[in-house]
Formats: sequence, structure tokens, C-alpha cells
Amino acid sequence: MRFLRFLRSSVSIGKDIDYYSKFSPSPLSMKQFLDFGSENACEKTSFTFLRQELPVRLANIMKEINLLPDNLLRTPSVRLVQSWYVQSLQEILEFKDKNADNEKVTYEYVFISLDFTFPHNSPCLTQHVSSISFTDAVIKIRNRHNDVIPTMAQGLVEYKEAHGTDPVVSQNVQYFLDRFYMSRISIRMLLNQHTLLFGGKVKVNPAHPKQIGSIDPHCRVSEVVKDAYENARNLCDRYYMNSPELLLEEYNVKDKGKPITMVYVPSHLYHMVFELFKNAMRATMELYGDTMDHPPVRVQVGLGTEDLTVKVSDRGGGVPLRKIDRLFTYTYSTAPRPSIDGSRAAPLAGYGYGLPISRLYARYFQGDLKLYSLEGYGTDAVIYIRALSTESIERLPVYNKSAWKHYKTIHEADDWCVPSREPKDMTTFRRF
Ligand code: P4A
Repeated sequence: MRFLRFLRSSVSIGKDIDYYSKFSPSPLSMKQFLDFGSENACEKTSFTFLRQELPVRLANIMKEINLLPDNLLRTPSVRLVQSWYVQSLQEILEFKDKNADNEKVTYEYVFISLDFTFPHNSPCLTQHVSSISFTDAVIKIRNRHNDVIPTMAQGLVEYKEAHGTDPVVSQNVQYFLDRFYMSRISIRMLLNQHTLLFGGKVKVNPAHPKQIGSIDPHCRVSEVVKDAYENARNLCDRYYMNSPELLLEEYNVKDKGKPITMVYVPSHLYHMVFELFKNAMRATMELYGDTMDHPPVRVQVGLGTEDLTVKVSDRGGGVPLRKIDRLFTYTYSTAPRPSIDGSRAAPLAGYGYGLPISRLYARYFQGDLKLYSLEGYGTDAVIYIRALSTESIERLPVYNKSAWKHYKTIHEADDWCVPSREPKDMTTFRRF
């Protein structure tokens, strides 16, 4: 029996967003992610979960997009991103969860396309009946959202060019983008796990046979660190003709002498340390210039009972405390994308979202990323990761009244004094 369904009209999508945004997202633990990939879990379980959870996570963040300042919402780039979210939500809702007991999860819909192969060379409307599997839909959705970060950054550039920026907008944008990108990391994690586990004929990933989807139950931290170092060093060599050495030390308190491993997503760890290496190398090379002797970048990996810590230390001169926050600020880092033909393209610079996004990866499983700088000497960048997989639980934004208040609260005067300059003529005081 075949069911023909028409794509949902855009009229009802608002109701769908309202409906699904009333649910809170369900954070998964590392263990739950692994269970989905174990022998007794099946595609149907994953489908049933995703058919509810993806609309919930999408709708929750779509509600927050709508709270952005009007002038930012109206930029073509932000509209484009918004349209991707609407399209993806619609596509998931086409799959009926009631039919979950059907063996093969497919849906049929009719779409009308312009067919230019018609004999008379004139466009002709033809109806295709198309059947698409849930896994194919998941892949399509993931690819649609590939360029969300540069597109949002472009929207911010457009907004800044037309309206400038003020502290209130900057604060709201920071609050929003941290939540929006965290939501995106989490949704991509769900999409990736589903396609890696059920996209092929077998559950094993040929490139990483021991991984459960994107998770490595025995991730060798130092191997990922070395890999990221080599790739950052390549970029550094190309641009500066030289690069600092790596000094790597491990402190395993749990299994003394054994290599440190953990249950983690290696690509997330790679992303973070690669970013920190680029910064450390850039600071070192810029400070030491053409001298041949550069101080090494020192990495310490420590495993304790609660934390797995990765510290990346350089002697690149450091950053004053006043400027540390800026390194994590989206509106501050937003500059027009580096031009490709630029004679001095800076491969270690990127376009500025490296640190805030890396911090989100660390926070995603309840860790963190911090910078400690000693101005005049160098910087320590520290990644904290939960050592216990039972404590590694997704940290997800939820749309509710307190989130809403963040956007709507009128920002009143600060409750700390504004540091006023010393009176020029101190004699006025001396008289008393
Ligand atoms: N000193 N220290 C750092 C930077 C400077 C630094 C720096 C000038 C600033 C901006 C930047 C890259 C490096 C460091 C390690 C870090 C972060 C900053 O993790 O040595 O580009 C965004």
C-alpha cells in the first residue's frame, strides 16, 4: 500500500515550531550514545528517538532565532540560515512516527518539477513519485547546514556595516550564538551518529573500525594532540618558514605509566587542540620574528579522577587580561572573510570563531576551555574534559522564559561604578 503525502504547507510550520518548542531537549550521555551503537540497538530505535528529538532541538533554537534584533533578522544571510531550519524541520516531520513499525522507513511525496527534456523543447510540468529513506534525509539535512557558521558570520558583517554595534546588541548576539552553535553541534552529533551507524551495510566505520560512530571508546589523547600539532606546524612552516617544536608530557594518575585514553569524540578534541596550536604558534612566531630559535609549545596531558586536562603552553608574549574576553567574542572577531587572493593570506588567523567554537566543543560534554595569560611571557590554554563517561552528558540550550528574558530585558545601568579618571589637579583635594 502506498501513501502519497504532500509536503507540509508553510502555513502550518509555525504551529509545528510552537508545538515542538514546548518540549525540552533530552541530553544524552556518552554511555547512551554508545548504547545506540551496540549490538541490540537497531535503526528503528534510533529513528523513533530522532523523529521526536530532532524537531524538538530544531524548534527550540528556531524560537530564539526569532528573538534576534530585527535588523539582524532581516539580513539576507540570517534569512537564508532560517530557511534551512524551516526546510529541515519540514523534511523530518514528513516521516510519520506512527509508522515506526514498518520495516523500511520511507516516505513518498509528490513533487512537481520543470522537465526540460520534453520533446518540443518546452518546459513541461511532470510529476515524480519519489521515495526517500530516513537516512538519506538525515544526510541531506546535514549537508544543507554545512555553511551555517560562515553564513551567520556574514549576516553579522552585513549588520555591522549597516548599523554599527553597541554593547547591548553585542551581548545578545554573544548569548544567542553560543546557544545557537551549541545546538548545532548537538544536532550534528545526532545526525552523524545515525548515518555512521545505519548509513552503510555494517555498523563499523571502515576508516575507524574501533569507533562507535564518531565516538572512540579508547581515544588516545596524545595521538590526537600529535596529529593536530603536525597539521598546525605545516601551516606555520608555510607561512613563517619555521615553527616551534612540540614538548609533550603525560601524567596518568589512574593507570600509572599507561597511555591516557578516554571515551570521546576524537574530531572534537582535534578541533580544539588544532585551534590552540595555531594560536600558540602564531604568537610565538610573531614575537620571535626571524630568529632561528623559537621556544617550544609545551603540552601537558593529565588524567585525574574527575578531569582529563590538556594544557597548551607557549612563550609567545601573552595577552593582557583586558583583551582576553575579546578572543571569545563573536562581534569583536567578525571581520570580512580573509580574501583568497590576498598577497599575505594568514593561514593561522582564520576569521576569528576558532576559540569560541572550540570552547563550545569543550562545554558540549560538560568540560570547558580557558585561557590564562601572563602578559610579557606567554599563554596557557587549558581544555578540561570529564574523565568519567557517565559524567559526559550533552549540555544543551532550552528555550524557556529565562532564555526569553535574556533577549527582552532592558539593560539598565551597571551596578558597579564607572572608573572615573583622577582629577587632573590633585591640589583640590589636598586643601582639605
Ligand atoms: N599572544 N598570545 C596569544 C596571542 C598573542 C595567544 C594571539 C598575540 C592573539 C590572537 C590570535 C592568536 C594568538 C596564545 C595562545 C592562545 C590564544 C592567544 O590560545 O599564545 O588570533 C586569534
